Amino acid sequence: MDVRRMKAKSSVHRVLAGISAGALAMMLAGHAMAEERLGQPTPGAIDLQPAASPLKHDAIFFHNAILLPIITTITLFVLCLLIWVIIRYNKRANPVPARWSHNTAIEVVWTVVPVLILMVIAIFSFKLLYAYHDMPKPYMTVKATGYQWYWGYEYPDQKIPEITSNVLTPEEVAAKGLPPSLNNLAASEAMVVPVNQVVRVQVTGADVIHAFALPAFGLKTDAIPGRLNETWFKAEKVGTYYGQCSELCGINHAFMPSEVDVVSQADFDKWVASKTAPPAPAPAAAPAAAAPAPAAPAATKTSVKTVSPAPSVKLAALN
Ligand SMILES: [Cu+2]
Repeated sequence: MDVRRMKAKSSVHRVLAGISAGALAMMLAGHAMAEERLGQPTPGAIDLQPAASPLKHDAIFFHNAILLPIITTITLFVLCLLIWVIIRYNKRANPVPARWSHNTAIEVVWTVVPVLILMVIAIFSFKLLYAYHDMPKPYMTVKATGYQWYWGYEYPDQKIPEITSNVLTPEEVAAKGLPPSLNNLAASEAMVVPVNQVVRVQVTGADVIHAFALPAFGLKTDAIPGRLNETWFKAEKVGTYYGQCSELCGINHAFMPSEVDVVSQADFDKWVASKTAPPAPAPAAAPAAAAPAPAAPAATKTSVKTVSPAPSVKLAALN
């Protein structure tokens, strides 16, 4: 009997040891995974994406150090109150209920305490909001324009005209050797920026409202036609970061990711050179063809203009 009990006990120990070792291994693996996958969602994760820009550090502090303790405390306090009332004041424990109503002291407390809590939240919230608008001197500007359904990135400082960034198909993702988790996140062209430099992002929409969002940088800015919104980031680590359009913008809303490649300054300069250099041979062959080309848009412009006078001419002829 004793031997059997001891055997059972040791097998229980073995199972527990196995579970704890497995849990530890899973935690370590999860941590390693989170490190590798900086800038993209991680399957099964519940926390915010790791910060890779100053604003995201501030946002994580606001969430984890201010909001979460307040929410947890209030929830536990209300839960304790409910349990206390259920146990102490149920029909069996308290057959004759009290008949009084109103208690000035309690009413003052439950008005003043929430006001104080909201004031604490407001102080930190406004501090964060101010940080978003208090952009340090930018090193460069990228204009991100949302289209149905892709992003365009223009580099006015580097004189790089708009680059079109389309979503990659699952086949293209596989062909590039990227994991399937990057389906609908990887793009044909990334917004390339240098590490440790303040990048001003000017965001607008060309057709409907989109939103430029990058969780690792703590960014989410609406792309509104006819308006230029502005935000900024300063990427702290070389790597690739992913975001998705965050404003319902039509049938392919889920297929317009924003991919940001953060590279070293030297790599960025090389990339800029690669984007600005190529057009050199083209003008040699073009001049003869170039002359009639501008005439075409001009003709369409004048034809658009002449459309309106035309009816009046017709009217005059009728008169
Ligand atoms: Cu969109």
